[in-house]
Amino acid sequence: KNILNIDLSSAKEELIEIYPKKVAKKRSKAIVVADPDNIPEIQANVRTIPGIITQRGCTYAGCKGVVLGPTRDIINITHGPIGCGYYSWLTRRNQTRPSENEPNFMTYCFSTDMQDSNIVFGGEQKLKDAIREAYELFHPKAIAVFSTCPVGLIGDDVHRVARQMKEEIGNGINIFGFSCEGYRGVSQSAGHHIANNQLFRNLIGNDDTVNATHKYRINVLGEYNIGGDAFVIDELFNKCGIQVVATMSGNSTVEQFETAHTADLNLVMCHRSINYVAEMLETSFGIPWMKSNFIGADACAKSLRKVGKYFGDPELIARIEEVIAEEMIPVIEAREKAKLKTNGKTAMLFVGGSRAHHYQELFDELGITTLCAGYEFGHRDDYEGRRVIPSIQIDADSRNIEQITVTKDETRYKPRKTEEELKALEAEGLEFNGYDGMMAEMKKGSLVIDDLSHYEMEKLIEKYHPDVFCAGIKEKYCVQKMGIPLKQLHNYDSGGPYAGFAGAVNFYKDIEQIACCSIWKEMKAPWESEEYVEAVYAAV
Ligand code: CFN
Ligand code: HCA
Repeated sequence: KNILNIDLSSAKEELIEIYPKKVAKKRSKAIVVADPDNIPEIQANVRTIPGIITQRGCTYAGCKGVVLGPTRDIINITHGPIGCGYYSWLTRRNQTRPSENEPNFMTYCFSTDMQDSNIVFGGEQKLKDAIREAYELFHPKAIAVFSTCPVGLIGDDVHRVARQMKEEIGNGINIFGFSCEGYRGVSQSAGHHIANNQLFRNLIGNDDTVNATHKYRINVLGEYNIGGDAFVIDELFNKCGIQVVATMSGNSTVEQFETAHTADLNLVMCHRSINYVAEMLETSFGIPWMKSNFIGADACAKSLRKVGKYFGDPELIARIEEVIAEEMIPVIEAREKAKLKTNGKTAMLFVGGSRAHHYQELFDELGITTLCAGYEFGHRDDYEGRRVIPSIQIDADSRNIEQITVTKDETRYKPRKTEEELKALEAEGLEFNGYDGMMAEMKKGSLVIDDLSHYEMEKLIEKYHPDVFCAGIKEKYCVQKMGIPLKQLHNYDSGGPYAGFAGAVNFYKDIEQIACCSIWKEMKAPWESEEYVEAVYAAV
């Protein structure tokens, strides 16, 4: 069952044979055949070779767009050319639900609209004016400033400006900057790290008020409410009698960040983007963290049971079982129906730093086999699992990113469980600070490719024709012109939510429609069926 019945052993050679020797050598380290019993090493989190078309984005995108983007009551100002702000403006489809009279700045795109003259003479004055203007218009609790590539090149000091403006405006406003210039790391991943550091420094732990609505209180870290996923997860915990204090950072607010340290457990959804905060909350305040996954109904049930076990209250455990039983009824019905058509189909997933792994569970539930998968910017631990690599690897970005050392907050450190209690829970199957990577859960013989290039993508499709290809907007139309449906696993196209039990039902229906639709086989690119005019170059 766990062995792939398609032979992909020659695929690697075919993918790299066209490359120059040096490039082929480098790319070959990023392409491995999965073997769950003997997890191979994979090259990851290294610079993309210039000239190769990558799926990746930049450090600014990871910081501003990804981690800070979904918080509704911080004014996020992009210090840079207008394009950077514009292209990170809600394309990710993160949703938010402000209560009455609560501000929502997410629908705005704030930018200093840097011009050539600012590059020559400096842009700090323009940034100060932008902060003043934003404050006068909206009176926000907090303003965050994000550096784009030119800011680093010309040397504007966003941190100094933030400090000065905080003093000038007063009124308890919080203003802070991010040195998240696009080029700073090799991908979005560096931006996550920078964002995590500044969140911890400037927001997390600022307010000790405990607003308890339930006895059991957790944070959900690494959940960004794409297509409303966090709403589903929140509702589920609520039903079980568990309070979600903060979701980082889907549907989040300044207050959630500031009080997150009052929760008793951190569940980590997307480890790649928020592991730094999880570690810091543990070191500083004594909150343990566990990996969780709400993508896939079975995975979701498993994650809920883990929380029940952690708190150890028989009443809570019984309530969780009731919720699971109730939620599984429509799930099983929808799954059985979709599976009649989806069973035996194949998929390829190349997305970000966690979804290429998490979504394999959902495909599995539909009887769809993942032939190949890879992250855009995952690190080795995301592939190989944290237990395989004993300590966190030194990541390639780290030379450019400040490694902040967090110590126990002596006055507020409150270990939620003793060492013995944690050990006892571990003996019962709970795992703290560790997890399996993508490769442990893939079929033997499937292909794992880091930072897939556009050329490799086309080759894979040509050769193995998956029934559905999962990636993002840059890949979507190229793949569809090849006659293969592409499901965006970043913004879910117009679909979702896909998390939780309700989300699984949505996913089953959407994938059944997409992967089992015969129209794709009729798809011909215009140049395959029509005469077209060959480009004529003016002069050689
Ligand atoms: S919502 Fe997350 S789940 S945060 Fe991350 S690694 Fe991106 S924006 Mo696109 S969809 Fe993607 Fe993940 Fe974590 Fe999203 S797989 S690439 S930076 N991602
Ligand atoms: C980003 C955001 C992104 C892009 C998605 C895509 C997202 O990395 O800057 O390429 O379609 O999810 O919105 O990952």
